Amino acid sequence: PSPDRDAVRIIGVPMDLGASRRGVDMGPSAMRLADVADVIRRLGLSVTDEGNVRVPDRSEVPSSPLGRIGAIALVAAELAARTANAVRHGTCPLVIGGDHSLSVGSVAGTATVLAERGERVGLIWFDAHADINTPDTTLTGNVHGMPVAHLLGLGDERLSRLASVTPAVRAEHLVYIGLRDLDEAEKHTIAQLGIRAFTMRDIDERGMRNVMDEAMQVVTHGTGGVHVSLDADFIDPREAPGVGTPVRGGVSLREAHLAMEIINDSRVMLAMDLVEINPILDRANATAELATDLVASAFGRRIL
Ligand code: NNH
Ligand code: MN
Ligand code: MN
Ligand code: MN
Repeated sequence: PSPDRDAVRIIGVPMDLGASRRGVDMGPSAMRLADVADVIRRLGLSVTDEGNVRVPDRSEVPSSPLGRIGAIALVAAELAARTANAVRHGTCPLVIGGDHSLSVGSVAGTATVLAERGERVGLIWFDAHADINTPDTTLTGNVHGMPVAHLLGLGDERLSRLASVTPAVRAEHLVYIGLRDLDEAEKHTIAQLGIRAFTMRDIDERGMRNVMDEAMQVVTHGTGGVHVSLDADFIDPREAPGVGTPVRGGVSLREAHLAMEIINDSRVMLAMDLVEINPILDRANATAELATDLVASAFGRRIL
């Protein structure tokens, strides 16, 4: 597959309903302050900023984390439609969050368009966390710890049936990269479903180049294109402190760039999420600026 991504549509999702800590709802503003649209435009791509998906205020929704599933599902449905629309028109949506629960919508949108073409979506999940809890296994209740489970068809039907196909993603078309903080139930689910997971140990032992080569094979085999979902906590908090849930021992700036450069080389990316940026915990706007640089690499920035 060779999607022509000469046009990018930015979609903001200022949502923190899936997290317990406040602040990632300001992620889209931080990315716009970092000038993400112009940075991509300077690469020669045409960029439209579609503004934000409407997200209800916390005061309008139930206060328990699981009680917010209904509201999150409505936001995700709107995001799925907007993501699908962008992909259908041959443009690449860049979804800026917002907490990671939004990806049940964005990935559902990409999956829906590929299903119209008789194809399946490949998914790369860059994250310290596996986000594969369900409402039954979660220890926190936080829905941002559950999007992968729902994309695989598990969990609550309001979140697992947003695509025109169920599951939106098949386990064999998913890879994790950067894992280092898993719950016991999540380890069990990953093993049971046989999901290809590259932990920090794999990156340390084999190097990012080898990990990415194998990951790209998994997500392109039998798929019509790839959705890249990047949780900013993938990167080490020394370099990216402004994230919802910092976990020590993440990838370096250079490793993250190499991963994005390899994705660009492959020409298979149909859509990208950049999530979990929390300006409240940041040093100035360093994390959004770093994330903007990574996006530029994913969209083709070259050193030489
Ligand atoms: N596994 C934890 C949970 O279920 C942490 C999820 N937090 C994240 N995920 N930031 O990326 O709540
Ligand atoms: Mn995540
Ligand atoms: Mn995470
Ligand atoms: Mn194809």
